[in-house]
Amino acid sequence: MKHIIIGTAGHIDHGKTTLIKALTGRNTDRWEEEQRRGITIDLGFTWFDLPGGDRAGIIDVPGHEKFINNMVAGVVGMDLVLLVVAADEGIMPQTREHMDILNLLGIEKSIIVLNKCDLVEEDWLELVEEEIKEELSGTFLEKAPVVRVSAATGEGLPYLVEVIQRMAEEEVEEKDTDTIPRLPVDRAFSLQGFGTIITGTLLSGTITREDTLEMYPIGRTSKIRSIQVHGEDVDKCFAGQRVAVNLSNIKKREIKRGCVLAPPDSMKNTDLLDVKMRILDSSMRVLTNHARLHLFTGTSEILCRAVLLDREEIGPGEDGYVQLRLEEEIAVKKGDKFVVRFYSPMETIGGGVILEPNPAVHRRFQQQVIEDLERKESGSTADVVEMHVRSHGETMITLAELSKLTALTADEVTRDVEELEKEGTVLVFPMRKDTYVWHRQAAARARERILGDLADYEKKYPYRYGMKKAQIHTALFPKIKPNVFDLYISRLEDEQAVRRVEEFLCTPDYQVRKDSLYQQVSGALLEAMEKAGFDFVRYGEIPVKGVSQEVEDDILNILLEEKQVVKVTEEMYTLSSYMEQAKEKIREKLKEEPVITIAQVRDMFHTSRKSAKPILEYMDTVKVTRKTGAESERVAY
Ligand SMILES: Nc1nc2c(ncn2[C@@H]2O[C@H](COP(=O)(O)OP(=O)(O)OP(=O)(O)O)[C@@H](O)[C@H]2O)c(=O)[nH]1
Ligand SMILES: [Mg+2]
Repeated sequence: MKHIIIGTAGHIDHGKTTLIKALTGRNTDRWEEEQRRGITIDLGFTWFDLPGGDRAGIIDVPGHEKFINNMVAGVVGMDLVLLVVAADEGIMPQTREHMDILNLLGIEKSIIVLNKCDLVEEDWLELVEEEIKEELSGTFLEKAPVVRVSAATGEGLPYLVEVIQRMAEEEVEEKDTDTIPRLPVDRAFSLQGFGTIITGTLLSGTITREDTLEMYPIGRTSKIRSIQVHGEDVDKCFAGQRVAVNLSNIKKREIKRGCVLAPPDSMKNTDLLDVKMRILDSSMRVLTNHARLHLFTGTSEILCRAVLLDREEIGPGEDGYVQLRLEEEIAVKKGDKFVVRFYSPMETIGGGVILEPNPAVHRRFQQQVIEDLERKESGSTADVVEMHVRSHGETMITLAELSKLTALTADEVTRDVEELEKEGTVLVFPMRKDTYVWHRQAAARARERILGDLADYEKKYPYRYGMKKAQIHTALFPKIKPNVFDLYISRLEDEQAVRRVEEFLCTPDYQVRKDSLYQQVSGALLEAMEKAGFDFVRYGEIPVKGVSQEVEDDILNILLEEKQVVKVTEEMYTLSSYMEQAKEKIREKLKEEPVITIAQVRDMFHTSRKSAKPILEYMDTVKVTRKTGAESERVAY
C-alpha cells in the first residue's frame, strides 16, 4: 500500500476546489466565509480512492495571493500536484507563483489540469495548451502531462483519474516509514471530550498509539491518545498519510500551525539557520544584506533577517550562502527546503535548502564558514556510501567492497558507516574477516518478511516450535552469508522480535498448541512407551488414531524437544525417565566391574538382546560408556 498525498495548485477561481469536489464528492471549503465568498481561504483536506486501491490524501490550497502563506503550508508532503489552469484565462500570476513555490520546495511531480474546457472553443483550447507548453518548456514542469477537463461537466475526469493512477504508481516514490517520525502541524483544535487534536501530513516514519512524542519548538512531550486517518481510528499511521492525532498534556492554545511533532531529542530548536538561497529569475528584487523576510518551511511561517555570507547582494537568478536570523525558534532538519517572501510588499522571491539547522552566529565573508557550507551542500561522502549500501539490500555489502565502489579509503568508509549507523540508517555486522553493512530499509523489509512467514507457518503447523532458522535463510535470504544471517537473527532475538527454541524461530508470543488432540496423541505415545518399558516399541507400530502422520510426527517432536522422550535408535523412542534410570544403573554397575556386556544389560533390564544393544549404543552417545573394541562390550566413558 502506497501512501500518497495529492495537492492542488493554481490561480484563484481556476477551479481547484470544484475539481476536488468533482473527483471526491466532498467540498473542502469548510468555512462560512469561504462558502459565502466562493473562494478558498485556508487549506482543505479530504481523500480520494484511486482505482488501484490506494487511498490518497488530498490537500486543496487557496489561489488568492493574500492566502499564499496558507498555500505554502499545504505544500509540504505533497507527492503529486494537480496544477489547475482555467482554459479561459490561461496561466496567471498565482499559477506562476505556485509553480515557483512547488519548484523551490522540491515538489516536482505534477499534472497540468486544463480546466473549464466547457467554456471555450476547441481552437482556443489548442492555443492555450500551446501557450502553456511554451511557458513550461525548460522548467521542472516541462514533462508534466496536460489533461483537459471540465470540473463542472465532468468531461475528461475519467482520463485524469487514469493519469493520476499511473503517476501515483510509477512516479511517486515509496516513503521511509521506518525512520523517525516527523509531523508538521497544519491545524490544531480541541474537541469536547477529547482535548487537543492536531492534523498534518506525516512526512516520515510511523506513529503508533501510546507513543510519546515531543511538540517542537514548545518542548512539551505528549502521549498519543488516539490516531485517525481519513476519519477512521487506527493504531498506527505512516509516512505519506494525512493524520489527526489526539494529544495528552498539551493545550490547543499552546500549539499553532508550524509546530512539529517528533520523537523527544530528535531535533533541536534554533533561531539561526545556514542556508543556500536562490533568488527567482522572475523576481523583481535584489536581496540585500539584512533584508527582512518571511521564511516558510514545513508548515511554519517566521520572520527573519538574511545575513548574506558570501556576497554583497543576491540578484534574480543568483544564489548564495545566507544565515537566517529568526525572530522565533523553530525545529528543522538539514536538507529541509524553504521559501522566502519579501516582507513588504509580500511576494515570493526565492528559497532554497537548509544546510545547517543549528549553526553558530557567523560574520560575513569568513572563508572557513563558506568552505564548510560548500561541503555541507555538496552532500557528504556518507550520502554516497549510503546509496551503495541501499543498492545492496539483497546481499549486504562489506566495508572493503564499499571502499572499492566509492574510491574512498578504508578509514573514510569506516567513519561514514559509523556515522550512518549512529543515525540509524544502516546496520553493521562485524565478522571475523570483514564487516557487513545493511541498509535499514532492507533490514526492515527482511524483518517484516520473516515475521510474516513465521506467523503463516505457525498457523499452518501449530504443533511445531516454529520454522527452522536455516529454512528461513535459504527461502528468503539465500544471498546473505549464513553466519551474517545468524548474527542478524540474534539481534532480532535481542530486540524480542522473534524467539528461538533450539534451531527453531517463532514469533515472540507463540506457543505450541496443546489442545485435546495434542493431549490425545501425546498421551497415546507416552502410554505405549511406558508400557513397553525396556522392550522398546517401534514408533511406527504405536497405534494412534485420527491424526495424519505429519501431525503425529510433529507431536513426537515436541515430546523430544521437551525431553519427555528420547530417541534410542532410528526407529525406537522411549521415556526419558527410563533412560535416566538406565544411565544410573549402568554407571553403578561400571563402578563395581570394569566391563559391561550386552548380555548383562539384557538381564539387568529384563529385556531382549534386540533392545539391549541400542541401550548401550545410546549410552555411548551420552558419554556414559564407550566401546573397548569388542562389539558387545563397554567400559566407563
Ligand atoms: N464552467 C465551468 N466553471 C467552473 C469549472 N470549474 C470551476 N468552475 C467555477 O469556477 C468558480 C471557481 O471555482 P473554485 O473551484 O472555487 O476555484 P478555486 O480554484 O478553488 O478558487 P480558490 O480556491 O479561491 O483559488 C466557481 O464558480 C466554479 O463553479 C468548469 O470546469 N467549468
Ligand atoms: Mg478553492
